Amino acid sequence: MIIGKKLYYFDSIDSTNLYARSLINKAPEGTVVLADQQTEGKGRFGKKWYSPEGGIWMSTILKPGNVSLISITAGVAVCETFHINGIILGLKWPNDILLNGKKVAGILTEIIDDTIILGIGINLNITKFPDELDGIASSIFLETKKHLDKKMICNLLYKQLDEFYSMLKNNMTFEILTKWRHYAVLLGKEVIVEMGDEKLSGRVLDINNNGALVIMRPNGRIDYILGGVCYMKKNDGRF
Ligand code: BT5
Repeated sequence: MIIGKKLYYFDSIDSTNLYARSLINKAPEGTVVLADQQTEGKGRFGKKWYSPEGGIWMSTILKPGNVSLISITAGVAVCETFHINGIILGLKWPNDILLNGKKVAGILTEIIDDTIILGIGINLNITKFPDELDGIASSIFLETKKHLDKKMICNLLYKQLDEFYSMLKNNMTFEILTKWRHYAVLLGKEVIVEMGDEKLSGRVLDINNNGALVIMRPNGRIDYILGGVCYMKKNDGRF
């Protein structure tokens, strides 16, 4: 097992992704940076990530070769970790992890040459969120009333990540995508995808081997979308 074999742990840090970046030339693949709290947690596109005590804030240094499915692989590993604990999460392409329609975890991948810094943030036992995240964010504890031990979840997550990451390295894409489909909340749904200034709508058919969202446009055309922000037009109440 390579994930978590080497671990840097902090009570508090600016961002585990930033620290992991500073290690890429000296730390072996699978090195994890873990913190109880982040003062400058990062989301995508320079957004802020609320990271108080009670959450799991971790970054892992990886060299996958094929970078395109890393976020998908990480999402599956997080879902499997909670499934083992009787909690079914949902994956919303490209990087949101939901419970009862609210975001309980997020993934941030940063590519530096042949290295990926995989950031995973999980709102495990957080009890309060700032007003601006009202209705958007929640925690595993708030949604399930289960207080799961952080160390136990971290160890399980390293194991799951290790398993699915080695599948990725061995080109077992089909197995990863099959798991992803099992947890996916957008399949068959009408969505709007924002890519910078461009917006398009359609029905989600699948994701392909590169992690692109496959959508059918209202005119019947099939499009493959590699990145963006995705909204469901209607929520069917399942997630
Ligand atoms: C993400 O960004 O979902 C990626 C989050 C990655 C966080 C991890 S923690 C360890 C590592 N170190 C870091 O510094 N980062 C990574 P994005 O899809 O851009 O979502 C950001 C948006 O989610 C914000 O604009 C808020 O609306 C919302 N948000 C902020 N904090 C949140 C939280 N704790 N839980 C749920 N939603 C949150």
